[in-house]
Amino acid sequence: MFSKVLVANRGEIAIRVMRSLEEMGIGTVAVYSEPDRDALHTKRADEAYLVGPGPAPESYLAVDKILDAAQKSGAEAVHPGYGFLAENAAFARACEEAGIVFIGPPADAIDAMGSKTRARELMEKAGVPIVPGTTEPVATVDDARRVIDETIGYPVAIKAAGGGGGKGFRVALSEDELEKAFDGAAGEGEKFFSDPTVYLERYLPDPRHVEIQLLADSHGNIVHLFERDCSVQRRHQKLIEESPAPAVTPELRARIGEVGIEAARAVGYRSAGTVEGLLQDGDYYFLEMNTRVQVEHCVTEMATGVDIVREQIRVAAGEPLGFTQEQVLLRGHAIECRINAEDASKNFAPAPGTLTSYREPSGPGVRVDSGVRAGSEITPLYDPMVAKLIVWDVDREAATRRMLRALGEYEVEGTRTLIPFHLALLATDQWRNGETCRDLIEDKAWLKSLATPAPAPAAGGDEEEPKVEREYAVEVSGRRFDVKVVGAAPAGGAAPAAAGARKAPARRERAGGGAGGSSEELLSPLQGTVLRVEVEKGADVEEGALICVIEAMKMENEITAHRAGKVEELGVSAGAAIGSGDRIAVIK
Ligand code: MV4
Repeated sequence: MFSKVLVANRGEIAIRVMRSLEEMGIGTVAVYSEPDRDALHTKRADEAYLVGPGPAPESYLAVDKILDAAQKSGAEAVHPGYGFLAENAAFARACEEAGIVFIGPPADAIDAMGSKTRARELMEKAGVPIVPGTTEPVATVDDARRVIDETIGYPVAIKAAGGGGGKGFRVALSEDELEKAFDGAAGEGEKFFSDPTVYLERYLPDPRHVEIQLLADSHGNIVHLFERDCSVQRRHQKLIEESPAPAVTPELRARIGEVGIEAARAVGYRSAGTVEGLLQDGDYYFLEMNTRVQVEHCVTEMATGVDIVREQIRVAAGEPLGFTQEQVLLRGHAIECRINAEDASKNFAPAPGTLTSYREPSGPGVRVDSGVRAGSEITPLYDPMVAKLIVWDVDREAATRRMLRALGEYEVEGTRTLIPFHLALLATDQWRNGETCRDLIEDKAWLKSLATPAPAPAAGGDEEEPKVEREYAVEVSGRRFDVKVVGAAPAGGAAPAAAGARKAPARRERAGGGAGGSSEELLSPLQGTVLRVEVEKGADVEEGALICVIEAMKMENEITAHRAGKVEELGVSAGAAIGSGDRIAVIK
């Protein structure tokens, strides 16, 4: 077994991985960016190394810096978590070349599943059912039109070959929508994956998203840990996941488990992985395979009792899986709600800010995986998912009640989260009946009804007594140390950036988060680029009307009117950069 492992990630997943490492008696090494100097994952690790400034390409995605930290620390292996470098075959190969074990699948398996057309071709050959469509790229709209007329028919899904998770996914209900959908999918493929290649699938009208958790070792053993249902999504971002899936019978469960195992076997898989698929009218179709541990792995852990991350680490060290398929049992029901710093009542606008107060739920059957605490700053630089609330109980109904209880216990101040959204959604008949809730999530009036009062502004100034004991974080040659300085408080009493020991600084509330500027001003909740402006100066708008779309972190964020009125001023134009707190419009 390894004696030291570097965790090449941040936030809740970095802490989740460290928990398993600690239980296994393995030393932990963190990497962190400048804004994450005082982050929980940075402080929790035995050692921590600065890898660069905030933007991920200069820190968490910088392969050389991560490998340099691994070498400096003497870590024998790297766990990539999810996101960042987790599905980067070049990184997996670079680790190997540096003599460091990549805790994940072989680089060739990442490559095979990374190209969605290649994955479809491989799966078809292996006898795994795929959504009917092409396994070859489709070069032009004319080619697409011909293939659709001859075989697939409408409605049709057009997907980017380099895509996944819904990026570069468009639908054409009829021929007149084809060209726009084709160009949209190709354009997004180019933008996100530098690959405009697209392929076609029959569009299934109302499928469920059902995925299979897999674990494979290097001795030829592959087991599945049953399925998760992740049908509650918005813009392909999963919001709620559960296991078992409400629409899956024991017979179907056994069948799709085998499908997952066949898929993993076909690419020589090792480690934890997930086969994502669509379930429609009892038929199951392979969509793609995620070659990493997923955000929602926890629901499977709760429903089976298996520590997926521990198994991942064990098999990376060459050990065989600790159990057989027959020993994996599914018990009760687990549900996960993603706690994102987003405002569902404002079209899921990002809601960065400082957590002025924070208290997590607990009690029977409750698990919280988080990367924050009171005082943490949620920066728009990274993913808005700050925590996951997972519950277990004997069945779906009991688990739902337990989730509602736990959501009610959750205290978050200083920023908005999806807690009000989850509380409302889990109380609907649609959820109770096991529906996908697609119409609800798109229902603007319903979402707007979730609005809660503006979060209390952060406490002004530092009310604490002058400290005679101060904590500093110092970096010596890029390695982080916590230092306690005992002595007289400095004049003025304000302790310098004491790590986490201070009240959060006063912070101006921003638009999107509530108060900010005058009540007529609409301020940008985030920094990014204005993609489109949907209104003209002088226009009359309803509350909730789309004003503009801002791209940040490659995500499109719809900015909507905070009130009804006339657009008296418009401070944005397409293509322009915009800062957080900048004025978008004045609506009177
Ligand atoms: C589809 C589909 C219908 N037909 N593919 C792809 C990525 C994942 N996030 C959802 N994806 C879909 N792919 C074909 N050929 C519908 C979806 C879909 C979906 C599926 C199940 C449950 C909720 C969904 C929400 C949006 C899109």
